[in-house]
Amino acid sequence: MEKKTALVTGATSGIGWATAVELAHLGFAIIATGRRQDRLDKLKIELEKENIDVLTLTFDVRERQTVKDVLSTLPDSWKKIDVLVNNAGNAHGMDPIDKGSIEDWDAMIDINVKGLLYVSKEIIPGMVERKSGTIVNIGSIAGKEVYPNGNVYCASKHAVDAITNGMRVDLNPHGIRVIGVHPGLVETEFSIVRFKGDEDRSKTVYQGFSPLTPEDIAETIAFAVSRPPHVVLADIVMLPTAQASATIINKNKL
Ligand code: NDP
Ligand code: 8X3
Repeated sequence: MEKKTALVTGATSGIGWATAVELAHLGFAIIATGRRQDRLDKLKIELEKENIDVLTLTFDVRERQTVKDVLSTLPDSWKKIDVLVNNAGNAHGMDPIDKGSIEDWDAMIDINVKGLLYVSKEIIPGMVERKSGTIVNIGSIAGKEVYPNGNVYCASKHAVDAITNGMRVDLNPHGIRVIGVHPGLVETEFSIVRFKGDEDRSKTVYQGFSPLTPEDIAETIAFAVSRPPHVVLADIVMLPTAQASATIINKNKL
């Protein structure tokens, strides 16, 4: 069988890690990226126990030249990327717009938006040349609605939604599938990062209801990418049952 390769950004934790595992179980060789080399090493060891081919790449998606250097010099056997999952991203801070930190704003725009573009810029040409490929962009319910103190994070995810739709339009002549996955609350390291390491505050986000798990998202991504080539699940919003919108969450009642 011809080798199929999936590249997952932000595979060191949460949704990205679970997606790398799920796609590996579908038969994909995995290129896993992130900044934390120790986590990538752990993922590689775990998957190699199951005889899955894994290449790890350690870089910050904000570093435009590094992204270009690393992704343009992939070993020959890893050059053909069939599935790109643009997952790397986070929220940084949760403050009203008049109190937000410029460093946090820069991080969210640079990682969630520009980082996604830098990675895509290196991978899309090969897909265009081969007239095939699937791109999965991880947006958010925050890319569909704006909630109090979400301001710039919501803006970054609205940008991901627009870029996803723009990719689908522009890549349509080339037979490339573009899928937007927009989760609601998923328990990962997301809130620990958002609240700058405050684990107690982070836990309260997911208390009183059953949040989505990273595996819930990963299974959906695996389902979407494994549809027949003529099918694209273009826009997937996934919420926990207890969540009706970005702000309506049925806590402590079920
Ligand atoms: P985690 O914090 O668990 O994972 C974030 C991942 O992104 C890590 O692997 C991290 O790797 C990587 N990452 C962050 N910044 C950078 C960077 N500058 N360069 C390279 N990689 C980076 O959170 P989630 O799994 O929840 O988040 C994954 C995606 O899902 C994000 O885009 C997030 O916005 C989105 N999302 C999350 C939801 C949730 O409720 N959790 C809901 C909706 C969407 P490392 O630190 O090693 O670089
Ligand atoms: C993550 C979900 O609601 O915290 O994108 O923005 S939320």
